[in-house]
Amino acid sequence: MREQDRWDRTGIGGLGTFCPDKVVRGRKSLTTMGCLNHFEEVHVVLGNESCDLDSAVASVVTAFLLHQKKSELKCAVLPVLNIVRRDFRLRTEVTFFLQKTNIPFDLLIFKDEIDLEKLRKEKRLCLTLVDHNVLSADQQCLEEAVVRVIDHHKLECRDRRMRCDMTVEMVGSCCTLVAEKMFTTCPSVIDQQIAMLLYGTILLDTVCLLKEAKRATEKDINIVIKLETKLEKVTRIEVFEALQKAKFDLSGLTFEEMLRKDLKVVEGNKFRIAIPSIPGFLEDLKAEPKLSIAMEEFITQNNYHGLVIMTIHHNSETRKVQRQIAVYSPDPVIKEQIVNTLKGAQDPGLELEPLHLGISDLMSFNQRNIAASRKVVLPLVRSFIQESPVSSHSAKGKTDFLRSTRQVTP
Ligand SMILES: [Mn+2]
Repeated sequence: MREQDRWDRTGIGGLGTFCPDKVVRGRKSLTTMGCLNHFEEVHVVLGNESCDLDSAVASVVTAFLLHQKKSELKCAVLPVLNIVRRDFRLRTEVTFFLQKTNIPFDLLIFKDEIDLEKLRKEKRLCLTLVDHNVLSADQQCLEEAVVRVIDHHKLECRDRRMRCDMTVEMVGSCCTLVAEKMFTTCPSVIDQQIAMLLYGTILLDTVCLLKEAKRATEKDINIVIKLETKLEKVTRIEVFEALQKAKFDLSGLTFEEMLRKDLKVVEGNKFRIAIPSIPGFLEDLKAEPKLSIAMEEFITQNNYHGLVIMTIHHNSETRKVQRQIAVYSPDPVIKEQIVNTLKGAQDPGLELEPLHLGISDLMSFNQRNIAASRKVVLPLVRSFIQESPVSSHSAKGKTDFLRSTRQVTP
């Protein structure tokens, strides 16, 4: 059987129709909000801000489940993907999998298409958090609307327990908990489409239940086996590898989208440094036309002062990992200072080895300490921001900072 046929067998299930039709038809926020006026209660299922496959699928499937249980006409149940629609293209494994499982993209609602704060003010919002249990800083205002949490991260917010239905368990994937809920409360609605959505997500999150990866728990394994009873002729490794491939497939993305795909930003002291992580090698960037201009544009448009690009390459045959790191800033002093911070790191050191790629303005290195991920580099960049001496470019920022400090100090 061709791979395509196998995927198509997931068929079009009920997912497209679980939201009251007129609500999800309207894609523009105005239309959506206009339609939402008809409902006394709007129940939103919100994933975390990374909008990875776990968050996206957990939110879509949980909304479907809640809708089954709560089909009163006065209540709308909506999954909301916690990114702006423009960024959806960057979640390549999510777009790939939702397409494969026949979820039409125009039925999805993104955070910039619904005014949750307005609904909360009108006291019409009920919020279920999936795949996270703490609202991000700019969504804190929604806190009082939270009625349910389904999550597999460490519980950071305990005082909600009284008013909230909490399902928090350290399993490999939030979708394992969603699947478990479905099997216990509504097993009859698990068709091939829903089973495949949950199945693929759990496999991706647990590295295909691989023991050595230490992600999968007993429960993840049992749920995967149960889901397999709803699926025909699928193999774990096939589904996992297709998703893994889609996750690292940057072929459809522009350079700017590549930088934004997996981006962390460190800020403070009026400094903003972006740390994108890109699969592959720095050498690959040479193919990018007008690279320096693109980097400068990216920096200017987002008010960054510098860019620390990390690349990672997994060789699937040798299982070897290679890391590289490069620093860019239109300000040579800042660039130099960041490089010195990275070079001077100890415990662990990054073991940097200069690379001459011939990309002007970019200082590039092989990073021989492959264990030092962004979790190590990010605090280094933060220490640069906090401790760096005032440079030419940053002088203004630092002065502003001092002035604002002075204002609050009596
Ligand atoms: Mn997750």
